[in-house]
Amino acid sequence: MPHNDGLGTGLAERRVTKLAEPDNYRVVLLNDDYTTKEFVVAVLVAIFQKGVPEATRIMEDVHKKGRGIVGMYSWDIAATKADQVHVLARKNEYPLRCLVEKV
Ligand code: TYC
Repeated sequence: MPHNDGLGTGLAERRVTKLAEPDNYRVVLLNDDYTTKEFVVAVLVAIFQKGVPEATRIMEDVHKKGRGIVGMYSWDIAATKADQVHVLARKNEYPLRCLVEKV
């Protein structure tokens, strides 16, 4: 944002510090019949920095209800994490999927 401190040159100064993006996208994990529970928990720990107890709770909830919210992030972080889930799942030959939804 241009800023003039009234002291000097009158030249505009540009603020380069970027404001934090709001966490307005949710990453939703989907159930399927083939991905193992152990793999889902490992994904939640590795990609979403969940502890094992919380990862297990989220996994069991998705297993029962069909889908569940893993977390809220800015667009860039949400999209990157969803992509990482798909890359890791395909590498291990699981059909695990997640979605990114705008809040
Ligand atoms: N339904 C899977 C099973 O019974 C486990 C599972 C849980 C898969 C959550 C995906 O997002 C998921 N092995």
